[in-house]
Amino acid sequence: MKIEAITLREIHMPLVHFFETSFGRTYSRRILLVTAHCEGVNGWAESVAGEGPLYSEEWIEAAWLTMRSFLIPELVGRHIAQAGECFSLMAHVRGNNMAKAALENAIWDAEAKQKRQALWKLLGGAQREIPCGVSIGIQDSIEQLLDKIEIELAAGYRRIKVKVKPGWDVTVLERIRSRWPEILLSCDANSAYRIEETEHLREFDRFNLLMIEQPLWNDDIYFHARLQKQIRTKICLDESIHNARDAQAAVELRACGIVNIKVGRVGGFSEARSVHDLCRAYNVPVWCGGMLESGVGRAHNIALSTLENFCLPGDVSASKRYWTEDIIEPEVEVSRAGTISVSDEPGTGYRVREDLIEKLTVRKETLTAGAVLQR
Ligand code: OSB
Ligand code: MG
Repeated sequence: MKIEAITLREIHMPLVHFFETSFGRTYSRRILLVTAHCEGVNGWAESVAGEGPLYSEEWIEAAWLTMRSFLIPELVGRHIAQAGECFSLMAHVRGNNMAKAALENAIWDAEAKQKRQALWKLLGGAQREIPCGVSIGIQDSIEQLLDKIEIELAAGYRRIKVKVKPGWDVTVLERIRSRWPEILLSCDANSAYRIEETEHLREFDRFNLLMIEQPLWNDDIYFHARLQKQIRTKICLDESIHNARDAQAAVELRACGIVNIKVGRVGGFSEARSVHDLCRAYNVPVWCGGMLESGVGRAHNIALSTLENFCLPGDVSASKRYWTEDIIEPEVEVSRAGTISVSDEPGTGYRVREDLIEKLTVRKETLTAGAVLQR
């Protein structure tokens, strides 16, 4: 398959409701979409780099420039047998996993379409129904949060995750648990605490949480291992895991008992699969994280979630929780049982609405084999 050209584009999409984490509040997304043009088929993917370098060092402007100056020139004009080859073609560039992932994943999508095969099958998926959870941001009041949880539980979601930070944690969890003693509940701190706060974090143990996600520094594994020895609640790592080697270090050090896999954070489907396989070998459950994706990225998260060891509900939820109108058709829907059924159609099973995307586009650039490589 020849990679003839790659198009980058930025679209703007306002969120239905703001999303607040310990690092800030997002009202509207700037989304970077990638199209890989390969011999008559177009593969699509989304870079999950955020509006600013807050969740990680990566952000949309940097991802765009890294792609156009260093990554795309390695890909365009090449003939490849499998999308997975992109990983090694881009490996000399350090980090920038969200930029790499968008490129590799667009080519996976193209390969699936060219082979007229479902992407999830091409990835080696085994589950036809994936269990879904929701991630609920910090609200203006606890009452608002409780209302939101009630709505999501009524919709059928199987796990509620709430964002926490100092000042929005124990009291919030207390109120949730007194109203719903039995639900599958977890929390995500996005690195808001320090090891000196171990005593405080130990208070979370009484809420019978499925996990506490990324309590400490975004780049840490060692202190999470120290913390895990001091608390009963299982730690789940998100920000700290960039590849299978990180996952192995974390698991062997017992820094976590669960791993969140985000395909963007680990640099694409190839490495996401490696992290998945590593965790399965160590009997560590994984689940698929979310980054407020449009339908394009969401469809890829669904495909990834079909792999065997994705055994906990992911942050993969319905389009309508985020967007008044999504850029795929059909939109992602979640059943009353809290699951998404996976389609057998070629590619993701969701059609990309290019007409709508065109209207949302604020900039666009196509790079072909003539693209100049910067050194
Ligand atoms: O830590 O999982 C996270 C959103 C943006 C950045 C980081 C995170 C999140 C979420 C949202 O929790 C998950 C979703 O897409 O619903
Ligand atoms: Mg997280």
